[in-house]
Amino acid sequence: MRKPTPEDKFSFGLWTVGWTGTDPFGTSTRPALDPWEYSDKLAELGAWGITFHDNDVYPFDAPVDVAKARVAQLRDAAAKAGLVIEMVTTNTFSHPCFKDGGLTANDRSVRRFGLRKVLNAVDIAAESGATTFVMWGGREGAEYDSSKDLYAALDRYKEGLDTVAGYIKSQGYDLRIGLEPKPNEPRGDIFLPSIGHALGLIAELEHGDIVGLNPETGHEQMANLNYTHGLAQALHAKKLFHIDLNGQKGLKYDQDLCFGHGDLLSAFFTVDLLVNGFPSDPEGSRYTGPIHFDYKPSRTEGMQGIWDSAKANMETYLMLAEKARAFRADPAVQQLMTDNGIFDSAVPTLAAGESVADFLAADEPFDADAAGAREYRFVELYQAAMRHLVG
Ligand code: GLT
Ligand code: MN
Ligand code: MN
Ligand code: MN
Repeated sequence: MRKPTPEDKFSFGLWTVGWTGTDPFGTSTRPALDPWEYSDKLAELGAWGITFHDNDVYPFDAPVDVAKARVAQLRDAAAKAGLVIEMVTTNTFSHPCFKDGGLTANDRSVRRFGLRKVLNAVDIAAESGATTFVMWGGREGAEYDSSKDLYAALDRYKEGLDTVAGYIKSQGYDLRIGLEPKPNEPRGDIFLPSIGHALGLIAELEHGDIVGLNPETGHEQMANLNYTHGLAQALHAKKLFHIDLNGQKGLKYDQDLCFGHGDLLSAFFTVDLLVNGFPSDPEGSRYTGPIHFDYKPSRTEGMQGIWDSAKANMETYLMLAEKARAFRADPAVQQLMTDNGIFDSAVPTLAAGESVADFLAADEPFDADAAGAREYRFVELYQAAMRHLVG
């Protein structure tokens, strides 16, 4: 497989390669490097961009001048390495003060502190040239249904998001917000647990035009949902602003495996959608943003394993992209897509200009038995994908 190039637009969170392996049962298995050491190495491997939380670069309690100096040093290193800082986000989940949330905590003083921290990170994002600001509300939620006025909590979420989006507009920043849904972990139940829930709240916002989604593969799969379908619905709503690709094996804790190391066939169809678009409108509604990986090098790995796994994400994506392009270009596949009725589904059900009255009055023959007996050949098309993938 060829080496990744900046044209592939691969990017990594500093917290991914920088994860030292701490989990609820054990301490670090790897040392922490400075952020610029990770970015230099990512550039060497062919990545195009990096992303970070405020506290991936400077500690929670860093004095303002230290924080500024560290961000400046990272920006410098990224520029020298030819890397784009494409997305920035805020850590409103690690410090104990956020144990009941950042924007939706019951404690108003926590919410006021959390909102300031987010707005401060928005400034850092704009100064770093990022175009996406991700908001993962990992601590927004509850373990106990008795602990929340759920209506008020959703109001506070809405208030927080509108305040951040309104601030971005008032500052004239070229930034859009990407909400990242997750069903649970670290909270028992997280608010905005899926892509659909997030789309619902976005529709209620005053400044919802610059608020969209950053869906993560494993987060949808933890809820037993189809990630590719979720991406499709976000694209349909013109809300797919960013993506977090990784791997997850079924319904368990958030594994953050390398992309493709979970459900490989699902990963194939995710890449098929990303590189080929929808069959009826290949270019029109295609995602053209960064290919961002949010994974964790497993705790068993050392420094070598960090770079092995970073490369694995990009290599698997490129292998799947090549297969997906060949799949769609295959005349046998195109024929099967026709047989499946895929192109027919793009034809509106009512004719152009046809009124409901005309439609109801139309004396249209329909052979229900023939329709019931129709061969769709869905299995054979899926098997054609298998042939391309592992044949
Ligand atoms: C955290 C989370 C990720 C989010 C990051 C952005 S933080 O690592 O598990 O899924 O994308 O805040
Ligand atoms: Mn995850
Ligand atoms: Mn994660
Ligand atoms: Mn993520």
